[in-house]
Amino acid sequence: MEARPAVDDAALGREAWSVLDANRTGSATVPAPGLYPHQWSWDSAFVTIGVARRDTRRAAAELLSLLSGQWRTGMVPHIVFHPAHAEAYFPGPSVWRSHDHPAAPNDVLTSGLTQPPLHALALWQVWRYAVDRAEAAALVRRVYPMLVAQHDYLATTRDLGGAGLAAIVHPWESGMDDSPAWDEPLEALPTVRYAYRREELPERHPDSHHDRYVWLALRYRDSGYDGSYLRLDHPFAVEDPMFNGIWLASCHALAELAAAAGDDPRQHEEAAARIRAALLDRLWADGLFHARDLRGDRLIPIRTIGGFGPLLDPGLPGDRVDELLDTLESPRFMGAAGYPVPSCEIRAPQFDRSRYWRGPSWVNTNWLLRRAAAVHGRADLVRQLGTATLRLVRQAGFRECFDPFDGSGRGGRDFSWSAALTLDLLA
Ligand code: 2M8
Repeated sequence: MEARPAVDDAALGREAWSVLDANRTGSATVPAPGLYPHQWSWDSAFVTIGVARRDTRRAAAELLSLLSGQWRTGMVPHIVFHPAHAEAYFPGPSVWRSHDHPAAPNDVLTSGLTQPPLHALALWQVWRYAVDRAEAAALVRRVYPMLVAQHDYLATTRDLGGAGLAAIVHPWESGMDDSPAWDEPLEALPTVRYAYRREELPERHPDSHHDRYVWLALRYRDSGYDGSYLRLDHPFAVEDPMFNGIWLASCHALAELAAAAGDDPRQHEEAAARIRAALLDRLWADGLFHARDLRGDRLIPIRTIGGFGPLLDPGLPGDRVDELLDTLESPRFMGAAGYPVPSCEIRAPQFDRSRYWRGPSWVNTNWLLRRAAAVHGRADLVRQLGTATLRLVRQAGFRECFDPFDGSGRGGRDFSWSAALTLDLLA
């Protein structure tokens, strides 16, 4: 594996800041230079979390820039496009056509899908660490209503199963595009060969499903991004435990922020309780949460890192917490990998140590699991995950993801969430 000169904490922190500075375009940070030249939704939430302790204004600007793309439905889009190089990423604005949609913002180009709703947790992190309390309170009053609208959208338009969980309608919405969890629902779709130019696809998609990704996005676009189309006709609808676990954690965050926004926290506490009950009732099996395919009406058997999402909930019953942590520390996940935590169960036939969300370890999911360990008082696991994650970036740099056996870097370089969350881990 590539060797880097040894770096101490202070030097690592400086390197992380310079990556974030280089990836900043105006008030937004792009995930990685060249590869992802726009603002992505949960990437920006991770960047906000990472810079919140040291620069409240920058953290606030990051979040507000993303929310400038929020639709009037409450939907926060998964990409806010940078107009200067609009078509540098496929699919770009000419595919999504947000400017033709009455609910999209007039002056900002966006995609038509969403991503895990981590933003309330990110706002909470800004609120928690801001030194200037008046400034923080003003920010909360401004952003809180936008996040309430985002949560309302998920609870209504996206409750496609009618049981209190939000459904993703595209693998891109999970943030874990090619996770083997989506193989079955994708294979149930017709075989398509869509007529985009092959050279528009980045190298990282040696992926037989990519035509179906584009096809699904176009179907939804051609419905006019219509909520009743999603409910009745859209062929991909999945209840994902990571998406819903993050939503639940964000409900707790909104409950804690409500007083500062002059609102009642109870609505958010009730929402958290509803999501928890639905997760336990619908997605739990064999020591882990699983995604539920609403179109095939079945739980998806593969165990992936997404199954630990609900651990972010401080209210999860103790027996479930213990079982989840046993699974996490078993040879299926942390127990066999030198560099935790692989994105897919190591023993699964679909596991691939070098392929994106089908095996590699990621800084953002390690950070989420470390937070979950902290929420449940597991100081040893907090230390272990923090140390292992810092070892990855110290050795291989701020890569997009890492081989879980030898720690070598995979995917893009100078990746923003790897740098930003390193800052948080070093704090
Ligand atoms: C990856 O997803 C994009 C599509 O949204 C892609 O593959 O082109 C995922 O890792 C996702 O989680 C991330 O937000 C995005 C930008 O970093 O890249």
